[in-house]
Amino acid sequence: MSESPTQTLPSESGLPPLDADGLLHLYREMYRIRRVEELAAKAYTMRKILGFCHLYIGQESVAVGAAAATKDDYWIAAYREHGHAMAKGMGAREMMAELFGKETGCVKGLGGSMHLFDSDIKFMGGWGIVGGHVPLANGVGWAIKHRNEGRVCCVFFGDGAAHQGAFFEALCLAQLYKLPVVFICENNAYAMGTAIERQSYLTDMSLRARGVGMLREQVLGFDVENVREHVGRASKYAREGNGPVMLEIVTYRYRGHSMSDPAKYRPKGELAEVKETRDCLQITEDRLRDDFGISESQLAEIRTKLDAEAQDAYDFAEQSAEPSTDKLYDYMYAPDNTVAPDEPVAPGGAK
Ligand SMILES: Cc1ncc(C[n+]2csc(CCOP(=O)(O)OP(=O)(O)O)c2C)c(N)n1
Ligand SMILES: [Mg+2]
Repeated sequence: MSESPTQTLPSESGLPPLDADGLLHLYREMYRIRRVEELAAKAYTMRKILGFCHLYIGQESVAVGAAAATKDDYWIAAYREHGHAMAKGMGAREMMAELFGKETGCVKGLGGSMHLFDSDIKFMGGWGIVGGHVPLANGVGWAIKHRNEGRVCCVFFGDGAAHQGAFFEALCLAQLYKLPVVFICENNAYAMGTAIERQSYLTDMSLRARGVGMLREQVLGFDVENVREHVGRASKYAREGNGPVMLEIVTYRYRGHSMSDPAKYRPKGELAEVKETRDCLQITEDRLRDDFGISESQLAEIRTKLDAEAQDAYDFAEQSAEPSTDKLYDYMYAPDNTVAPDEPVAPGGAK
């Protein structure tokens, strides 16, 4: 069966147009993420953050625009997820403290950069295996459908992940069962050091969806308003019970793959050209100034406040305690609630 000609994405998201306050909010969100990550980079070089650390700088408009359309929906992301967690509502303090491995972090310092999680804000992780997390969205989608929640699950992954078997399998079943999932491929032009043209004959990864009859769209991701509108349309379609949608959102990462990558594989001038012509903060600043009359000094004041907030998160993380070693094995297994408090337990825990 091929894609039904009667099925198309809605031409409008139904979200209200953004006024000055609405756009300022999105600007603040993007700036906060960038600033917090710049401080995370500083902490990393000082060995205050250990392990892997993949920065999202340059891509902020994707998570922030998507959050503006799906604030009360579930999200799952990969390992470049600091921005997603914050856009979904995680505070800068608990995010930074987690990167520092401190007990005040969102998962008590036991996860670190790639394993941010907070079910209260419906942020279902932070996953390190490329593409491995994509099928988890089907599980969440199935639960949403079963419980009639009227929500969607957005799953974010990279262009490199769109080559993985788990990704293809997830697409097949999501479409078969008409699950309320929005698959969002953030095409940031590279998978580690391999440029998109060297990874794939197709460079629009959303075309993968056509093989299973799923609606798809390629979206430019540098303008946060554009992302909000297109994720809004896709989530409207999925939320109304029509089935999943796949979006490829074109973006660009400014930093290396991880903190240890100097990114020497980029053609000369490429990064500078993107920063100059497509920087998401700059695009939004221009619009705030030109269309809403927000002055440069108002913007500067906002940035100063957010700089202080990011520094506060850094200080908070630095001053927080390390998790106690007593807790090393906590949270590994679900508590065994079947054992009464006074019931003797045989060695090894067998009953
Ligand atoms: C199954 C698996 N293979 C390889 C890796 C090593 N690895 C980590 S990130 C990455 C590149 C993924 O690129 P992409 O999906 O485009 O995401 P981006 O890093 O650009 O956000 C690779 C190969 C891994 N973590 N898991
Ligand atoms: Mg990539």
